Amino acid sequence: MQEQSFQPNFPAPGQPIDELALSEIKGAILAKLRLAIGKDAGMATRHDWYQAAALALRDRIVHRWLSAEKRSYDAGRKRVYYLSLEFLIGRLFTDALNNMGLLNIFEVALGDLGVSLPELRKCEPDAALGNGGLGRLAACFMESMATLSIPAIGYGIRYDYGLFRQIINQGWQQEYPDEWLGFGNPWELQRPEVVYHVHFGGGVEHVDDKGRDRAIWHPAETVQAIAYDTPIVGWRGQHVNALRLWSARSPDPLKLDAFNTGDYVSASAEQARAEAICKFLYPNDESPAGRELRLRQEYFFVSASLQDLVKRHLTSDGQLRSLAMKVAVQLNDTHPSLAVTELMRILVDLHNFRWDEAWKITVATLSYTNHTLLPEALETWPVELFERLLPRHLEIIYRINVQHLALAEARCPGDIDFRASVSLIDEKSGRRVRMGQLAFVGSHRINGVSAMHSDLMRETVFHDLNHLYPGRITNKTNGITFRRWLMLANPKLTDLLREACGEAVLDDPTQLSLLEARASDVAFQQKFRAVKHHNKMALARVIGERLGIKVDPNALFDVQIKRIHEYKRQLLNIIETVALYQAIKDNPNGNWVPRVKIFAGKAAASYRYAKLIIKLINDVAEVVNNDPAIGGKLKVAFLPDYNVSLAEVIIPAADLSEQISTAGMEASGTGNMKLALNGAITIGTLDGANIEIRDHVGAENIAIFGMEAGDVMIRRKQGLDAADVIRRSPQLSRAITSIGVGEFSPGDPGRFESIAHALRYLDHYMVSADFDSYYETQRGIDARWQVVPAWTRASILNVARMAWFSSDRTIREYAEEIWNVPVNPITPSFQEAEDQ
Ligand code: NBG
Repeated sequence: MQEQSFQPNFPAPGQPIDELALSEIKGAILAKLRLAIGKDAGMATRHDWYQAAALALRDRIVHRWLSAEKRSYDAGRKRVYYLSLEFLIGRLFTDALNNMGLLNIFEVALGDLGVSLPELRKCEPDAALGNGGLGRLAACFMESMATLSIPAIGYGIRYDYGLFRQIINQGWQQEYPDEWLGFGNPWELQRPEVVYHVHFGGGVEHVDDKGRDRAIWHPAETVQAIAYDTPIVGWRGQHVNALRLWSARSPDPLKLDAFNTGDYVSASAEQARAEAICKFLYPNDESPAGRELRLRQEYFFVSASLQDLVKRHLTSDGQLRSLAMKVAVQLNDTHPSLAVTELMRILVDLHNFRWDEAWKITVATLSYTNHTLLPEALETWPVELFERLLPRHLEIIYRINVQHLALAEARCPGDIDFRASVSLIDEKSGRRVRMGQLAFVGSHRINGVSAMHSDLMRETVFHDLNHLYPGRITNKTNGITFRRWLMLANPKLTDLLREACGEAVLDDPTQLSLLEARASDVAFQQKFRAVKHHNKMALARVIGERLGIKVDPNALFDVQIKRIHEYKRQLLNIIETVALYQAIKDNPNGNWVPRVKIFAGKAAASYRYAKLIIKLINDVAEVVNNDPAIGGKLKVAFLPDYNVSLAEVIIPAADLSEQISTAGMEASGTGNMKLALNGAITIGTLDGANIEIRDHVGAENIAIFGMEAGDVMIRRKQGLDAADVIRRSPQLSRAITSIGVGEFSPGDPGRFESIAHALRYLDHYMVSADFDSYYETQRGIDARWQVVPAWTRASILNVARMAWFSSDRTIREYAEEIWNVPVNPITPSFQEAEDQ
């Protein structure tokens, strides 16, 4: 893959390299190579050099980490614990170098040693411990918490295998294991001494203790959780936090009796059962066995994390009464909801608290972020499974529910429907525990991730709970870390911004507004376009290398990169592609804007329809890319194995950002922010954070189309047959017909019949209903693209006005309004002294 060359982001340009520091770093790298890797420079592979450089860097980070820890501890500062089953980190090497201010000096040092930093960078596998937006948000938040000097720990699972590797074979997605730990991981520090026992199953004994609700759990099974810490360094290296990931093992790893009789399989059966917990990032929960494993994962990481934080709190405070004053626990989605019951169990069963006091502490300590309104993503678990795996937790849930339903009864006397709707137990579809309700009831704040999403939470899924606990729901619009998504991904643009807005822009993104004055400046526009062109050349090379498709960097790069899902409507995009292709074919000499439609994203392994959409994109690509009749005016490229590193190449090269979800269905989006920050114009619906992006960049600098969330609800109620809209739209009708009869799949003409059928008769996601509006808006984009200064101006204004979408802003809001922890400003005066 073509990588950008790395330039110093600081110190300021032109500043000479400190020779002493340079030789120290060279020495450190060589020492690691010999002593930690056990190789001479002559024998070392590129990967050895990467490991050595990473370890030399890690040493420098660890010094800061230890002093940051000591400072927070001595000051008795409140800590944030971010519980998330997903952290989609990507690569750490250049991220950490950049934040430590060492990018330039390491590049020179490595160069002197005969190795290239951009080459070494490619040796690092992506840490893909997440599926998509939710996991990447957690990674951006970790970086921003460190940047803002908030003492924090991210807790999650150290999966042996991350998100699957996607291979496209004959147009179809295939999944392969992601062996990200195959060559070791230089960032993590194993903590063999940090081990907790996590229990499952068994029975509960009730203790008569004068109404304290205490019980003793006699579990049937025990698993050990071992900590691995990865330091996360903030911007300018002022603060370092840990990402603590748990690995599972059996306390009894090998049954010697069985082993000695030659029964090797049962000798390590317990170990295999324990290790299954951290084997891999959860795919889809379809089989019952898979479901049980998922619940085990959830409890495993919640229990280990809470034991760890309680222990830390007891060490510094000596008692748990003050927990909420010193600890804020953020639940990232419903996956860690068991924290509500586990904290209650720790307080009541293990530390003898009265129920009511324990409940106050729990609610004051916890808060919960909701990331989706899709009903299938709001977890529920069969009561029977809970009873078998977590009998004491089920009792606690029942006990919480009694109190909670009494409150509901007091609020709406006699209203059975209201009680059924807020209950922690769903009685309708076989008795099930509702994790969203549990997290809501056990948290003092519940937040959505964009203004619209938070409003819809109040109006829909949590309508009744909001009535019962008014004021708990709050909004925290997502953000992205500019260090990774601007400075590292787009060094050329960063340099231009430093030139135009001053060095302060690196610390304070609001300085980006200084670009406004330059938006129409001809010379500046030229420089700005040169940067985009450079990035497009790099992407064009990647497309050529990986797909063998030749694309023209002067064409409009139209980008849709995200998980493949019906509500995200890649289908709308590819049908528009088909319609455009047909229009070009009808009139090959028309004034067409050359376009490259770029797609990337993974479909869940069991999501057959989404996988069929991938196949359709690739089948359309095959026909369009090889049709000489359209003279190369349109190209389609599906880049396989989308991950953070690929995003870092695509985003800086995008001209047009596709954010076209069915209105009301995308909670926020964060890719939309990354693309706009890098100067892409958004074509999008009024959904999620698109609305706030429009409010910031200005309605004239974004292309909004389609139905609004309210229209969607009304149309769904009216019935979904799309025959009427298709009849009125000859282009849509023709595109659907050609897909349905197999024009793009001549070898298997019936392949896409189901898609054509769904578009005609179901259209749950309003693809047909929104088509005309989308098509017209795309032609408006064509017209705007041809007026180069106006397009460039809009693109510059997007960059200038995106500062608010920094995850530093988001984290500051969480800190002030949910966690109640102080935030330190970012100060460019950066102390090296602590390294000593
Ligand atoms: C996703 C939403 C996105 C949102 C991210 C981060 C899940 C369950 N939800 O719209 O779909 O940007 O969360 O909040 O991954």
